[in-house]
Amino acid sequence: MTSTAAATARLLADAGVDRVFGLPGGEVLVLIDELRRAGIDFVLMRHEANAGLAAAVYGKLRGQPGVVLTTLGPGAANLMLPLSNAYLDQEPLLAISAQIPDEYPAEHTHQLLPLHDVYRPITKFVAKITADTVHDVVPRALAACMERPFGASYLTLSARAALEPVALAASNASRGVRAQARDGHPRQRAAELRGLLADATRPLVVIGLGVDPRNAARVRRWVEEWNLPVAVTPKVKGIVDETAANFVGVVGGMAADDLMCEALASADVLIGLGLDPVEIDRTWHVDLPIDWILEAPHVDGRLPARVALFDHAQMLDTLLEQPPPAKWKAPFAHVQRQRRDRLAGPSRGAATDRGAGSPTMWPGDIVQALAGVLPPQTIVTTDVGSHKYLFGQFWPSRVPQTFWMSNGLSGMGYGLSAAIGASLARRATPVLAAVGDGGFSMNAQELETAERVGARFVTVVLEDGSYSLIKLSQEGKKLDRYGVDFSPIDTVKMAEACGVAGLRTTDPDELAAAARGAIEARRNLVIAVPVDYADYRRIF
Ligand SMILES: Cc1ncc(C[n+]2csc(CCOP(=O)(O)OP(=O)(O)O)c2C)c(N)n1
Repeated sequence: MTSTAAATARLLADAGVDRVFGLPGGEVLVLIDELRRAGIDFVLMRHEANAGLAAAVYGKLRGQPGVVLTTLGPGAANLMLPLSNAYLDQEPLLAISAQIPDEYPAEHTHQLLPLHDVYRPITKFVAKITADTVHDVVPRALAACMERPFGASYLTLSARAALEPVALAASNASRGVRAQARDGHPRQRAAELRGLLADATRPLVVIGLGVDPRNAARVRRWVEEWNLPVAVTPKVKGIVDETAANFVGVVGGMAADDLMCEALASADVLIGLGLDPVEIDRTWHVDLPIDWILEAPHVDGRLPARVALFDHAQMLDTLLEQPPPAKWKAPFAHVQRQRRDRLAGPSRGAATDRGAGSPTMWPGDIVQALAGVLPPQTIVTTDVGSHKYLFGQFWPSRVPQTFWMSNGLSGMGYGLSAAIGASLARRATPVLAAVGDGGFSMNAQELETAERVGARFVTVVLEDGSYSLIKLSQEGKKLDRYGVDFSPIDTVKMAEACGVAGLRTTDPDELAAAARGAIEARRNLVIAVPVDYADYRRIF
């Protein structure tokens, strides 16, 4: 007879899961052991939230759900951040935690939390794994994560149920993803869109996270062959080549958002290809007329009024059957020029020293120095803060799925964890994590994890001794400075304490050479770069 834990592990392995990220407790030891027997690696991390974030990126890059495993009570409670992130950022994540056995007396309250009730609103499938349900709920939980919009499932397995024998049953994990409903008439809709574009002088295609990266080649052909001005949201950076002449910028609250909003407002036709408002921190998606091309509902399950769903591949192929309906001559050229100027800034190429302060690097030089030496396929992850706005707008993404940030949730702690997941999923691909010193101090200990489990990446820590994005917001609200500055923790020593080499520089050439050297040598490296938070004012 197989135990319920063994059956769970076998179902995961049969579905192609080869790594489970997590942090153990006594109640999940049997399952971890069964995972090992089923050939699934347990990636031990230093915090459950980081494990969940890493797992989701790992899974999404492999085209399957990432899996995170925690103990009951506190371990399960630490899943709130990654489950929230998976929900709002459309990342496929199966979370499994232990739970107090149902058979325990009602008086037993130690470590007992209403976990299903807590996580149900932000997950797509919640269930208990038992001897009777295991062959049903594990495949269903995996499949739910991969239905668009991607998201999370949550399963609990008590230590007692883990040992219960199950009757052998054929795995039905291969039933996979359920087909999406496609209810529009693509030819009619394509003709409508063509007609709209034929009359437009300033059209703008805005691409969002509802576009499957497998359609990237089609999307690129469409916008390139028709020479359509195109913008993207941060979560799909790289779906088009951001160094191409028709690329207008990144919308949804990154740096230079005033310019992006100007472009959006001045467009006479706005096409929202897979655009999901979860990434937009303003209300232009409601105020401006958008012609949606969606193949799945938005994150919250809703659709704009009178919008039908279309298979993107079919729609793009239909559009491409015809030549461009008009010729547009760079109608957003002035926005594109101003956007470039923001990055160049006043002190390009030189470390700045503002009198009393110590030297800092112009934030734009960090992006330019790194982009100049790292290959286009480099995966970039960011944390949340001013540096995210900087990299989100200005990192020149050229390859699909090479830019990862938390945007729907915008949760700090993402960057380093995402880099671990990305590096394990794509072993041969260079990975760069750009994080603030605030975010870095939330989970720098995962550098030890990276070193131990073979994840390799360069971490650039933008040091400004503050939660700078919040400090800028405080200034904008004309409030006294309070509760936003912290004393420095030595980034280099933190890296070294975790077994990772570190250095500090304000020289863009040294930054570029160090990053390239570490990537080529496949070594982990932390590079601390002092910045002046006030410089962000000129870029934003
Ligand atoms: C978990 C979490 N806590 C708080 C916030 C609010 N928040 C957004 S940006 C930010 C500052 C981040 O500071 P740092 O990591 O140093 O980056 P910087 O803004 O300086 O680039 C804070 C506190 C958040 N988004 N996520």
